[in-house]
Amino acid sequence: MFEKQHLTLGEFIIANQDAFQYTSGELSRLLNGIRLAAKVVNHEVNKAGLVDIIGAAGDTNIQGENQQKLDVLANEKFIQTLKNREIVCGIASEEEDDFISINSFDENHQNKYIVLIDPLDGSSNIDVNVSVGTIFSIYRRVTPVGTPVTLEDFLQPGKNQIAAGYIIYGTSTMLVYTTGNGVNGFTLNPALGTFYLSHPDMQYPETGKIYSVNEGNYIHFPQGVKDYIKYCQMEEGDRPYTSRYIGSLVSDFHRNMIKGGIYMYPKSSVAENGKLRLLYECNPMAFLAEQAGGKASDGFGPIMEIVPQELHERVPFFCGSKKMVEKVEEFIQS
Ligand code: AHM
Ligand code: MG
Repeated sequence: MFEKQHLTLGEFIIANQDAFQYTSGELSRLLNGIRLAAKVVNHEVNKAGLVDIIGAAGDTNIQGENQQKLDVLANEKFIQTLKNREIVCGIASEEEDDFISINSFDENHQNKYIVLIDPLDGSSNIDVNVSVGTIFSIYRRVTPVGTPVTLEDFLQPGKNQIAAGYIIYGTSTMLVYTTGNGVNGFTLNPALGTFYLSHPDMQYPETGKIYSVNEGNYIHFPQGVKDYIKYCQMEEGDRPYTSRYIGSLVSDFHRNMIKGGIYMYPKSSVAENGKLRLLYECNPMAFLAEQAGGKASDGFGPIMEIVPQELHERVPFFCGSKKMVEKVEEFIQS
């Protein structure tokens, strides 16, 4: 077996292939495709600060190429990488109106996985050098292989996920993922272009002292959420808690998973289902949270039980340390 601190993501994927119930190597190839796309996008995101030198989005650069917005570029890179390697039969992206079918009409293609992706979440933070992330989620198709993928393949409840994860382009770049056997985090060594296992078996502390919510929307929140926020601020026991909100879901989630905390994007009087997308943002984060001993809820029940009705559906989202999520549910339901 490998020394833990020297284990690379590529080695880890192979070493864990056998532990995976449905092993055929296909999921491993898919995860390796995501690993590759992550490195490409990381390279682009890291260059974002050079905008005055190489030109802003919409400009034409020195080679006469049009500079693309990074979220559009990230979308293209992920789709291209997965398409080229013929490892999935369908992709849905937060950046695309409809799902994309990949050779699924060809009966020679036996690929059984579909991928849902938010290629660059929190991309409005790029201009100010704040961490952004990619979120991905993998399902097995429900329609037969060798036939065209349909909407039904994408509208599965989160509990059907085979794997999910995120890449955080931060002070260091990390890839964190689960295949249903716990959560592991890998840090990129940029000099070598290699991800190393740095955070084995990540666990959400059972409770925490951080609450993350856009408090500017307070006035629009349901009463239960307002009451919970006041509870967080009350001086009693281990409270008041600390407020930390980056406004970049991957970064807020990552910090809370390591330190203990809760992330909230409630519904409000101006957005009846909040802002976050069930398929591209909430389900993958919920799978990771639960695999790390945390919890994810819409305020009334588990996120991953919700049967999606449409690709870009939004849902109120409460995710983090188990006890904190249970507490906010109590407030919302009373
Ligand atoms: P995006 O998919 O348009 O990037 O929006 C998602 C982001 C999340 O990363 C973040 O948690 C949230 O939007 C912040 O929203 P707000 O600015 O309303 O607080
Ligand atoms: Mg997003």
